[in-house]
Amino acid sequence: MKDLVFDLIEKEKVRQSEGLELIPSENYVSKAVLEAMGSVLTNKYSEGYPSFEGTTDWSEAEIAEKVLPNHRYYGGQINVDRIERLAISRACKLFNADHANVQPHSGANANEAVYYAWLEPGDQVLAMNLGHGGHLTHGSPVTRSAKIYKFIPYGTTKTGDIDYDEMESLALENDIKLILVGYSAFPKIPDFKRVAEIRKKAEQKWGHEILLMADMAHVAGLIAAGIHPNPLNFGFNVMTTTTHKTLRGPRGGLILTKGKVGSPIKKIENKNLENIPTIIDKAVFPGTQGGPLEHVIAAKAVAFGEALKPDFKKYAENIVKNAKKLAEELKKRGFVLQADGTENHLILIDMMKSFEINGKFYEKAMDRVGLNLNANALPGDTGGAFKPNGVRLGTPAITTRGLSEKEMIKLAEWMEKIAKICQKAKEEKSLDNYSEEFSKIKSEVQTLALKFPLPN
Ligand code: DSN
Repeated sequence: MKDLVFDLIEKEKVRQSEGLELIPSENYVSKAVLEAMGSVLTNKYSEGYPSFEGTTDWSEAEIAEKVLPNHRYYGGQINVDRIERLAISRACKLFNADHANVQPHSGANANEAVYYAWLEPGDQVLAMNLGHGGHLTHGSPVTRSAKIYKFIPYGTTKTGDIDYDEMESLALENDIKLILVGYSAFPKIPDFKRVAEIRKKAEQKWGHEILLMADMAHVAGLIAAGIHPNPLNFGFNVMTTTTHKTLRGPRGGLILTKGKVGSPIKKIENKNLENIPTIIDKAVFPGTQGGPLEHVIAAKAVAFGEALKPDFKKYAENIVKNAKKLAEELKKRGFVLQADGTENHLILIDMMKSFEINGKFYEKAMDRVGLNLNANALPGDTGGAFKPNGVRLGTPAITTRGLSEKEMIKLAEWMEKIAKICQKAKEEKSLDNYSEEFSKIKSEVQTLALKFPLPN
């Protein structure tokens, strides 16, 4: 008998096909990415690294053929070495990096490895406040790293931009070792140049090097496509990202670095910013991870290859075009947006200010019609993490399916109707009496969704 798991996978396929994914951190991968991920590479152990010789200079044909030494702890590495080198080489090209570590299992692991590489216990880090759009791994007290290092949060201004003045004051008041620019709920483009200037002033004040790190998990695909500034071009030493959001690869992490690439098995003489690529390699393995997931690394390589093709640029442009159109249509219908709109793929709505309902209630109502987004706290949110006033949505996944500006109008109309149902249902604290209205919208959503099949 077929395992029940496959039955549930089939059901998930139907759910994904018949609904529209608006969670800004999700996407639909290509068949090729899926195939690489579900391959025999999952059978292989390959702790360690391939040698990095030639990874950024040779053609792909050369990389795929050359037999090179490696720094692995298992035999049988001939193919995985070449695949991992291809992934590294493609990642470096996409992001103008000197080196890439493609082994982190997730964005959280990537961030942990960077902290472990550069910081000593008790060192201080400037990072964005979680409540203002930062990420859990940027110093939330519930994380392991927050128990080891001291995170000092900076916030956003009333107009929704990063408060660079606050960042500068904090950098000059506290002897920090790392400045982190990164977020999972921020609809604007950071001023990387300003942050690099702040780093310089802080280095002069404290008399030591300060690592500039960007966690670009949300916008990595936009950076790869060249339609969003790349922090590595502004003096940042490290950029971490997940590979599954706008970058449209498998679920996983990636660390890109600027600096000198050395051997991951030799002792590092100087712990300085120049050597950060190798310090980080050691921090990923053996510092914080064991065996790499070579099937996922292969899928990352395939996704990076797709992102290097010219049509990926068009895709990224369309993500932003759709997000801007959707934001505009929502505003017309009374939705109050954080930062009054978006400059990237992501939209944050204050549902309390817009319709006097909380974000969780709205998320549940949207779920009923097959439109998935997530409740998300906004700066100064009084609802807390479980019942915040905000919601977060975005356009990477629906743009992959081919939806365009025309469909953004339809989407905004549905979202307004659902918000109005929630307003009526609020007193009852239940959506159950509105099943008929939901099922009408659900069937419209389904009809549209099925016109835009999943790519995989
Ligand atoms: N959980 C991711 C997101 O949804 O943005 C961040 O790690």
